[in-house]
Amino acid sequence: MFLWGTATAAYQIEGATGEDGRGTSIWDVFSHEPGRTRDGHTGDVACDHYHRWREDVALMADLGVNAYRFSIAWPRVLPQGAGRVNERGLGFYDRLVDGLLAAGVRPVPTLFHWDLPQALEDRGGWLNRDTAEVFADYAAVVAGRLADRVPLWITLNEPFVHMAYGYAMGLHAPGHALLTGALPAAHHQLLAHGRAVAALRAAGARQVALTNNHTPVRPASGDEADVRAAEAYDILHNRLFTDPVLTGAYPDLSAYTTDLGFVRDGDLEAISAPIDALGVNYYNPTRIAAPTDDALPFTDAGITGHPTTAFGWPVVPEGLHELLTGLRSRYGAALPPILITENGCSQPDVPGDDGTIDDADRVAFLKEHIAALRRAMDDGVDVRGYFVWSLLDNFEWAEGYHQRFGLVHVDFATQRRTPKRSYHWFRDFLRAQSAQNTETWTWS
Ligand code: GBH
Repeated sequence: MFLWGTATAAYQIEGATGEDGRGTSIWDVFSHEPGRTRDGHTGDVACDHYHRWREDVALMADLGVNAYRFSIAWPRVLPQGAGRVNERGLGFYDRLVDGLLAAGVRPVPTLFHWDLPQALEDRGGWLNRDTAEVFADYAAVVAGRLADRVPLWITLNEPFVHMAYGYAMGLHAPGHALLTGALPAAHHQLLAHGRAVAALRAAGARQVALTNNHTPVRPASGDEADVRAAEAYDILHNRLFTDPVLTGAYPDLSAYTTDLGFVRDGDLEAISAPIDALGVNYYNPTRIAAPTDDALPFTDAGITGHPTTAFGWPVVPEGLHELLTGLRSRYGAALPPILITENGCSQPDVPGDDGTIDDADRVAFLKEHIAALRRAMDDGVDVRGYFVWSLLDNFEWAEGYHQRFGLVHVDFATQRRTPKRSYHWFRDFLRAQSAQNTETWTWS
């Protein structure tokens, strides 16, 4: 069976940040600092999913998805990041997992989607190697409780974006702007992934994956300087977090650093522990030109000649085909089955007749990306699932509530959920899929 799902993340939907013993996360602190998010928006309430999860599970059951990718808030389970376990936090996810299974929806939890406990940030966050070790303890606690019912685990979400936005550029929590000084936060996240794979398996986890976001990189021109810059960017965005996991070695990082002193003996063995699937989040390709200063070895030249989403991101469905076939040629037999763990777009509300939301651009976006995925599978790429980002309009990080990615509209004043036209389209699509029940779409 192919996994068809929707995806969300804890801080973006749960709200209830002060309830049932939850500890503080770096996003609580960051979003409350003046000027960090658009209009000072925070995830304090978000979609109030913590209280409304039954309604949200019912929406998924009605949609007809067979899987749901959500994330577990580390500070709900371990308020200080390590040590004391908060039973009430764990209980929330226990009930959610049971509720999903009762609705015929497979739970696919991600252990870390950027909401680090602030207590760990106070000790250096991902710049501190110890964070990798306590992540494994956290993984063991959660799996000890849920592994009997969870078919598939994801360790980290997009460690590249967490490093780049959170540690290199200061656009996301914890707000550090260290540029290449952020690299230890890459290694320690990778080490955390490797340690967690071992901990999850020891606790009886059935299948384990890592989710990276990938982007096909195109040089701005054929000039050697642009081509070289594009290679450097490809190494940072596409290879830094995938080569060590699949091949046990870092790519050539000499454009960024010559000091890999944070890598210790045995780390790469731990990081390259076999995984059952690679999670791939796809949004758009990237166009890269030669650097304009000495800070980084590239500059983002921006894609032109394509329509854009409300966020300004280019819509390039064939980029998904390029990406998937590219991963297969890069890694060959070392590439495990792929899950598209996120794909979707931001679109403003378009009022339709009688209170509906007519998000025709999102319908087209999903259709075209699923068609590109299908072509990649026809070309032999082993893909086992596809998750739409996102089930609900939610807290879009630094953009607050200004970008809407949901299949379901959320009125944040009343918390009323209204399925959009894309929800109805996806439901019809899924019904047609299950009627066909083609052999290609399998997940064993
Ligand atoms: C994901 O990150 C996150 O996992 C999720 O939490 C988030 O809500 C969702 O996507 C939507 O943002 O400047 O035009 O080249 C996505 C990471 C990084 C992908 C920025 C697009 C740049 C587009 N994104 N990237 S562009």
